[in-house]
Amino acid sequence: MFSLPMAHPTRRLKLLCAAAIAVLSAGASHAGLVHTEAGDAGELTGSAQAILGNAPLSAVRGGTSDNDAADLFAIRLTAGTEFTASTEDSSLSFNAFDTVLYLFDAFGQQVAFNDDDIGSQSLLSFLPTVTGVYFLGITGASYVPTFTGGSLSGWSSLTSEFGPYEIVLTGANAVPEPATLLLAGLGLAAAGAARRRTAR
Ligand SMILES: [Ca+2]
Ligand SMILES: [Ca+2]
Repeated sequence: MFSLPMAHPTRRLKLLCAAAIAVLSAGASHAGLVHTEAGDAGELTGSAQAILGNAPLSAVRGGTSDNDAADLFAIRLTAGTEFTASTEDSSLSFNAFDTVLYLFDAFGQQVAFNDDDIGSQSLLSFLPTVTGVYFLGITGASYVPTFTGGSLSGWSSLTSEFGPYEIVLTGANAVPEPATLLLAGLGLAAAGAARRRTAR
């Protein structure tokens, strides 16, 4: 192994990259993130609200209304880690309506659904076999998804069930931000370049 003096610019770059990666890794171990709907999450995968970050998710809070009857959020699930979403564990200030939960995969195909688990409240569980982006949906009873070619393409019917909601989550993560991925990628690339230079 070659060793370089501390003042060498390549060494400094490696240290900076290692520090950046350490900070990013530390972020991943934080306690669960509670995401609050920003503006209005859309009803389709193309207009879903992506929950960005580098942390496990513990809950999503938001609201539906008569002209905003479903909300979709992009989250990240991990193969082999069971995912659950529940409207059952919240205080009386949330979920005072007949909730329905949906889970769609990255292609908009429905992979899980639950309407009434306890009373009118919902508990959805799913064991992913593929790691990646999924879409968590919440709506009121009677507002049902429609599909084109197996993928979510709209919602039909009407519902009089809506209001503030809180969905308690386990086994879910925020979607890594592009900037975070870029920084981590640059760090790894720089570290690799430094190794190649050192090996000469
Ligand atoms: Ca909404
Ligand atoms: Ca229900």
